[in-house]
Amino acid sequence: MITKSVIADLPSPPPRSADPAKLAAEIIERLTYSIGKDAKVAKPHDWMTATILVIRDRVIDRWMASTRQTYETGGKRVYYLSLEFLIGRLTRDAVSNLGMIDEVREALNSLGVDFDAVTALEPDAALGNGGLGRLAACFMESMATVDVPAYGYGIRYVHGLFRQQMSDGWQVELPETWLANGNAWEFQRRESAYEIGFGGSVDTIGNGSDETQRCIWKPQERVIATAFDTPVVGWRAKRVNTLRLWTAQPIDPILLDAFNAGDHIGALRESNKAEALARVLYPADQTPAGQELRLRQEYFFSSASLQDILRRHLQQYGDLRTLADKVAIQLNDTHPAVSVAEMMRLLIDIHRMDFDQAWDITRATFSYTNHTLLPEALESWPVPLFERLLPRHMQLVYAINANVLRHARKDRGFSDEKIRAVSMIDEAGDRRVRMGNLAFLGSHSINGVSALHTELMKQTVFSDLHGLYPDRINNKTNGITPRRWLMQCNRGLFGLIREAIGDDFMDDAEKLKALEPFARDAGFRARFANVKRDNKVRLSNLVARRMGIRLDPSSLFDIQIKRIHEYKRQLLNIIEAVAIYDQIRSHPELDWTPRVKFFAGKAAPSYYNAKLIIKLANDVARVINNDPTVRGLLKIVFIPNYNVSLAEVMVPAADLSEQISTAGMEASGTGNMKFALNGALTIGTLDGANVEIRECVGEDNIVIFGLTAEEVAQQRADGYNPRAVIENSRELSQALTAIASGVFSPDDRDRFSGLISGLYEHDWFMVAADFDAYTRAQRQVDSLWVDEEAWYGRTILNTARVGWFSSDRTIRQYAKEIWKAGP
Ligand code: B1N
Repeated sequence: MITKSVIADLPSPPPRSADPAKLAAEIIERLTYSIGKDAKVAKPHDWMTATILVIRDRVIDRWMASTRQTYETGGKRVYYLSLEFLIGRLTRDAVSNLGMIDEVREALNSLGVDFDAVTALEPDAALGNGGLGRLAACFMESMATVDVPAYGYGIRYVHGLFRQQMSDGWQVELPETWLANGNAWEFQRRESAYEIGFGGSVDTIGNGSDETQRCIWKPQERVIATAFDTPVVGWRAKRVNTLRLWTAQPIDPILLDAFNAGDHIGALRESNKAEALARVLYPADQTPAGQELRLRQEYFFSSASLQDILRRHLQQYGDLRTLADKVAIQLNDTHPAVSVAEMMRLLIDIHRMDFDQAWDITRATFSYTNHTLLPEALESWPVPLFERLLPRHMQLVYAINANVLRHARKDRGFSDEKIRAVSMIDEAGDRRVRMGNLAFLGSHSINGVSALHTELMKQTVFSDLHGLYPDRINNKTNGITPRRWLMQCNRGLFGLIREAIGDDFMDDAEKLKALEPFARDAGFRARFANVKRDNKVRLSNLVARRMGIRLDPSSLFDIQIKRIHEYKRQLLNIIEAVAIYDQIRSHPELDWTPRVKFFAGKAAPSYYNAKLIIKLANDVARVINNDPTVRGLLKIVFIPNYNVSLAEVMVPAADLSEQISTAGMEASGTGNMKFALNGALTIGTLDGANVEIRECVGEDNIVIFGLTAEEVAQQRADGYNPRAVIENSRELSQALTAIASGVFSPDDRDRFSGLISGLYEHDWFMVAADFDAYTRAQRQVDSLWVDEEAWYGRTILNTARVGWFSSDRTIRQYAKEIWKAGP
């Protein structure tokens, strides 16, 4: 060991240079001494790893400076707890934010290695399902950018979201193995290890009331959580924050007694059980997994994160009473909501605080973001399961609940009905712990993710809780990072904008406004159109390469990419394709707008209708793409295995962005923002953030159709009759009859009859109700497309006016209004 006095004098290494010659020399050095490969025999992956290691050194300099600065200034730390981080590739993002793209490219060039080829080898980190996980990744980048000291906490899944393969048009799920070639971006921190318990019993000490008793939980099972850290580089590398992901290890890697007795498999039982915790991401988007392993994952990462947070606070400040002044914890949906009970346990049982003080600190520290109103997505756990796995937490939930309900009844005169609504325990049917109510009651701030969603939260799921605590619900409209979603994915447009308006927008996306006058400049419009065309060629090449389908880049590229879900209404889009196909066949001589309709997205493996919709898209595509009468006028393409990297190619190539969810059901959407920023027009309903996008871009620059959220609710209440609606629309009935009768599935004529009869019988998602409005809106798009000059004027205004949807703006609002943190 070295002594303290020596440490003080230890020199820091000099910061690493960005000189291309030095970079090249270091890449060779790493190849040789870190990877142990001679450049002559190095494989592409070795080059990738060596390159990452060299870039990583530059990041580390900034990383240590950021950590040191937070310690020295005593700044408040923000902790973002999320079961999902949908990051994608890290390397280009890091190099770009370091401002070293040209230097690294040149260094690799001098070694005969292509930068784009090397970065394309990096697997996507797909530790998330969709929008919620991608939002967490954008937020991590923006927190570093706007200089908020922040940590993301999650699970280091060995297998991220499954790989989607198509087999005869059906989705097949294959395991994803992003760690197969190692991960040069992460650092294992063996010293950051915590014990996590499950099950067992609770011993009571003392004989006070429920709330004053101290208890000792004696878990029956224990595992160790250890940390892996990944640096997150902000724009211009002003700050580098940490993404800390937990992995699970057994306390005893092998049970020697069992092993020695010849039970070689049984000897590994504990080890397997522990490692199962961090094995795989649940592929459920908006459907609770409902399985014990999921609750174990939630508690595992919550407990490890809170123990780590408390340790760091105690180490620096020595007193947990100041926790809420120095720490803000954001719960990304209810998945980490058990943290509320875990914080209470740690404060009361381990750190010996009294109940009331612990409760005050807990609420002052936590805040919660709600991401969905879908009733089936609201998490709840059966009381017997919760009690068996987390007996002490169950007691604490009861104690907190008793407190809150007493207040509601005594001080606020709540009726029995309202008491039932705000309780953390759902007493109807089997008793369940409601994670939404736990998160709400344990937080001082509860936010929705778009203006409309936040209003609906107040009116629907949380109406009684909102009545009890009217100051808590607030809105933070989602955002996206303009670095990944413009500067990196659309180099052509980025360069063009820079030439036109200079660099200011690179530090403040709202400065894109300066582009507005260029919407009237014919020369600029032509150049904008050229960039769009290049991006469409790039996407067409990808489709040709991967799917063998040839596309015409001068057609209108109409794109719907997102998880496959009935409320998102890919079905509406497909039915419209069938209807227009029918019309083209009847009148091939008319002046049709050539279109390619693109789809991509994954379905939850157990979501039958979503998988059937994928099959339908592929069946319809096969028929249409092979019909010579519509050749050149309509093509349908379902690109398999949608992920962040594919989005980075598709978003810049879109002319039309499909955001057509049933109004009131998409909390925000973030794809909508990416498309608008990259100069696509939106066709969409007044749902989620579409409402605010319309306000920003102006009504003339977006195509809105369909029922409003209020009208949807009204129609449902009035007894909506889809059969009558369908029978009233010739176009719709014909399209539905074609699908239901097997025109697109000659090998199995009944394949889609159930899906279509569902529309006649209930049509919960109002596909029929919105169909005519949707086709009219599409024909409006066709007519806008004809006037090319005006079209590009509109798309330029989209790019110019959506800078507000930068996640930097969102994070500044969180920091100022919820966390009270940051500069
Ligand atoms: O969160 C996104 C929003 O932009 C989307 O509108 C919203 O649908 C999405 C359970 C979810 N809400 N809920 C989930 C994901 C996984 C899971 O296990 C629910 N995802 C959203 C960002 O705010």
